[in-house]
Amino acid sequence: CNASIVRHQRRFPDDFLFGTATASYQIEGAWNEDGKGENIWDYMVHNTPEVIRDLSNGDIAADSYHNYKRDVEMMRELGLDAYRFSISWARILPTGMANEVNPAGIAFYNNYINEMLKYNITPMATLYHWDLPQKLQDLGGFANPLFSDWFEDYARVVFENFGDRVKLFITFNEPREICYQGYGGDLKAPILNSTAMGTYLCAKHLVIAHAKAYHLYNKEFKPTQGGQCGITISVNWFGPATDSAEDQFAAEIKRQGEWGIYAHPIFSSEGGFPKEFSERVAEKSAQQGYRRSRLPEFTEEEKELVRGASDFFGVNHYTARLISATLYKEAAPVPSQVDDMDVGQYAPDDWATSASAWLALAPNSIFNALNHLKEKYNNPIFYVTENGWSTYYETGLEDDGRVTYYRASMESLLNCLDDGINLKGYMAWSLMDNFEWMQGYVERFGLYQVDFSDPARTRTPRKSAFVYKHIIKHRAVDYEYEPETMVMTID
Ligand code: PNW
Repeated sequence: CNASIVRHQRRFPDDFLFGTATASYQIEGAWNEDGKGENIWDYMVHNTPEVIRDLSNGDIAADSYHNYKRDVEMMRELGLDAYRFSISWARILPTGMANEVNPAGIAFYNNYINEMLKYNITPMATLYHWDLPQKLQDLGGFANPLFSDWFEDYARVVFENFGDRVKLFITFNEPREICYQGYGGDLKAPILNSTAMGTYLCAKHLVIAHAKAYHLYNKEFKPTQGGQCGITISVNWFGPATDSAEDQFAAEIKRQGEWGIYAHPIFSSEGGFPKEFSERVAEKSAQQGYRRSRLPEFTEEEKELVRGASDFFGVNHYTARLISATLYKEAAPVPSQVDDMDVGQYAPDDWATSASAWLALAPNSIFNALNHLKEKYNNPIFYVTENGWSTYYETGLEDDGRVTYYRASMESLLNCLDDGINLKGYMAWSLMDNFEWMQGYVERFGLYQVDFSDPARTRTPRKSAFVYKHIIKHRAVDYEYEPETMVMTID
C-alpha cells in the first residue's frame, strides 16, 4: 500500500536542485584568524554586546572555518544537490578594497568549494550576506554612492578566483534586511537607525552595485565561465485582510515598500522604483518639509544599467501577513519607511508559531509569493534560496514543528511547478544551527543541531534532517515516513 501512496504523489523533477543554505558570519567563526579583516558584525558585537539577546557573538559560531569537511559530510548525508554559502568580504579583502587580497581567505573558500565538487554538490555562492568590512562602513558603507565601485572590485576578485568552479553567484542576500534593518532601523549591524533616509539611500546604491557586478560577470566572465549571476530578495507574502479596495491598495503598497523597491528596478520592464510607493514617499516628504523626496531617483542611465540585470530571481521566503489599510498599525517614527507605507499587518491566530516572533506557518505562501512575482515580472528563473523554521535552543532533536513546516513548503513548491512557475531549486535554511543575528543562539534553524558548549561544535541530525533527506531521495513528500533510528549514514 506504500507503493500506491508513492505512485499518486506529485514529484519534483530530477534536475530540481535541492540544497541547504548558510552564511559566513553565522557559521565560520575564526573572526580574526589568518589575516581576516574586521567586519560590521565583529565591530558591533565587540563594542555593543548588549544588542545581542544572549550577549553572544559569532567569534567562533559553528566554527566551520575549521569544520568545513564535516559540513560537506553532512551535505553528503542529506544527499544534497547544491549548497548555498556566502563569502566573507573581509576574509578575502581585509581592508575592503581590492588592494590587498588575503591568500588564506582564498584558500579557505577553494577548499570548501573543492570538497563540495568532489561529491558532485553544486556550490551557490553569495557575495554579500551582511558582513561588510568595517573600514567601508567607516566611509558610510551603502550610504556612500561610491559603494557600487567597491563592490564591483570585490566581485571581480570573487569571479577571478572561484568562477572557474562556481556557476551560480548571488550578489546580495536580502536588500530589505540590509537597508531597512541595518540603515533605516537598529535590527541589524550597523544599527544606524537613520529612519528618514537610511533605507532609501542604501536601496539605490545597493541595486546599482548589484547591476555593476552583474554586468562585470556578464561581459568579462560569463563568456568563458558560463555561469549565472542573480540576486536574492526576501519576499514574504502580503495579501489584503479583506477584499476592500483600500485593503488591496494597502497590500500593494506594502509589497512595493518591503521588496518592490529592490525587485522593480531590476526585474520590471519599466525599471526604477515602483510608482505608487514612490508617489507616497514624495507626498509625505513634501508634507514634512523636505525639498525633495526622501526616496532618491534613478537617472535614466542608472535605470538602464539596472533594468534586466539578473539571470535569476532568488527568493528568501519564510512567512506571510494580512495587510489592512486601517487596523493593526504599529507605532513608527516619523519620518520612516514604516510610516511611509502606513499600513497595518497581522498573522491569523490559526497559523502555527515558531520560536521567532516574525515567523508563522502561512498556508501555501511560497506559491502566493512566486505566482505574484511570475505575473509581475514575466516569469524569470526562480530559486528559493532560503526557507526554514525556528525552534528554541532547548528543543533538541525531535523537531516536529520543523518537519510540518518543510512538508507544507514542499506542497507549495509543487503547486508552483504545476502552475508553470520557472522554479529551478530550493535551499532549506539552514544546514545547521548558527548565530541567529540579534537572537544569538536562542533561536535555532538547523536541520543539524550544533552543540555550542562543546569546543568541537559537534553536529547531530534532527528528525527534520531525515525527513528532508527522504524527500530529496524520493523527489516527493511521504507523510507516513518516520526515521527508524536517529543514526545518519551516507547512502
Ligand atoms: C534570513 N522576515 O533573514 C537571513 O537571510 C538569514 O541569515 C537568517 O538567519 C534567516 O533568515 C532566519 O532569520 C530574514 O522578517 C529576516 O520575514 C527576516 C525575515 C526573513 C528572513
